[in-house]
Amino acid sequence: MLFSVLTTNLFALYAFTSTPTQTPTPLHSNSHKNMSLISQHVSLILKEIQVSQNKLSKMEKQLLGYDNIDISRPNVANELKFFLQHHTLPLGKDSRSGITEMVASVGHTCEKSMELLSQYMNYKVGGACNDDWSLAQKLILRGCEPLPRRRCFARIVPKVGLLHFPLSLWKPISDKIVSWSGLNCKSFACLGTKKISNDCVGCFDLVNGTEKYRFLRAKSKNDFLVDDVLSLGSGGIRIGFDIDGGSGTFAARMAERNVTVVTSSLNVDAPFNEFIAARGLFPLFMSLDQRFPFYDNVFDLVHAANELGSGGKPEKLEFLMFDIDRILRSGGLFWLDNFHCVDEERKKTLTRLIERFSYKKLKWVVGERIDESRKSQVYLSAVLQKPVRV
Ligand SMILES: *[C@@H]1O[C@H](CO)[C@@H](O)[C@H](O)[C@H]1NC(C)=O
Ligand SMILES: *[C@@H]1O[C@H](CO)[C@@H](O)[C@H](O)[C@H]1NC(C)=O
Ligand SMILES: CC(=O)N[C@H]1CO[C@H](CO)[C@@H](O)[C@@H]1O
Repeated sequence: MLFSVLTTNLFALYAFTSTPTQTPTPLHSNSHKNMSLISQHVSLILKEIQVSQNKLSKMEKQLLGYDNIDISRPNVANELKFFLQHHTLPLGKDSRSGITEMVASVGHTCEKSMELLSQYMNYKVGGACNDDWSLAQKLILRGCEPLPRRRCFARIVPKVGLLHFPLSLWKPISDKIVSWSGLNCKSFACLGTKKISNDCVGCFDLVNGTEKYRFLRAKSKNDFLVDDVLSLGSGGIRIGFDIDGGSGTFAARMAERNVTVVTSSLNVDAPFNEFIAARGLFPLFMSLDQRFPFYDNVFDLVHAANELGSGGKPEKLEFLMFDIDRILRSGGLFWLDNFHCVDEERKKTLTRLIERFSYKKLKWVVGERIDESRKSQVYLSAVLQKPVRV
């Protein structure tokens, strides 16, 4: 396509520059005819260039999967239109940022789920929102992130019986203070019988299950203990980020050691965010596909358990690793906790990737476990220290 645009452009250039040599005839009428013929040609060529350019930009859009959200389409909720409208700044160009208008931000992939998005944006302004948090999450899981803001009141779940911190960290949480709509289970007892994810087997049972021993006792050589890891940070570990942190137990153990940890989690199959908050911990409702909403070099510790979306392409993991590296300060610790590498090959890929970051390997344990289907699975646990880069 690029080639065809180039060649048509060259032809046009040729047609323009070669006109004088082709019209040496003294006869006025003839040269006139010739001229009109040429200009006809030129306009045809120009048209072709236009068409090629349109095609090219269309291809580009397809390649990037990017399309501006077309709010002129029928059936688009009015509230979405209002939200997405650009607002010019009342005093003209802002001297500090250089912008002239405010643009509301919404994930570009929302375009692919316009029907769901319109359903999400269909509400009475100033009234109650529908009970649709699971619709919101469905949109996020389809890459529609960030979601647009809304002008309706989210459903209220009365939070009665919340306990004081730090008592709140390990006491059972009442079924009544979370929303169960859209979930198969309607109680924590029900969730206790299920394997929600690899990282959450009975993770809502803070009393009788294995959760209360996590990070204190090792089940395998891949399990590191919080105090061991904290001692590697030579006392400088104060704030941390736990990626996909289940029911918040990592943050709870850290809180007991006066380390503040933010736990990112979605509510897939269970009310993780409400549970974490009820424990007096900080839940962050976001998917792993978004750039972390933190500034560079701020965390003393990043903890990541399990998959890290490891099903994707190596590049996907690379983007994630670079973002983790970005938010971690130099000297800070990256704790890769039972990372599921599946097989040797993927472990090698991951190892190569980690080595590119030239972190200091404070701990490095590769373990194997037999899964339910009797296949051997490779797990990697490591504590890595971010170097000072110049
Ligand atoms: C823990 O186990 C005890 C004794 O089996 C039981 O009475 C209690 O309800 C359990 N607690 C939770 C939160 O499951
Ligand atoms: C946490 O901070 C409190 C208050 O400063 C202090 O009394 C306690 O000893 C600290 N705990 C740990 C494990 O450092
Ligand atoms: C380039 C071109 O078409 N030139 C023509 C212009 O008109 C005269 C008279 O009809 C022709 O002799 C030329 O060949």
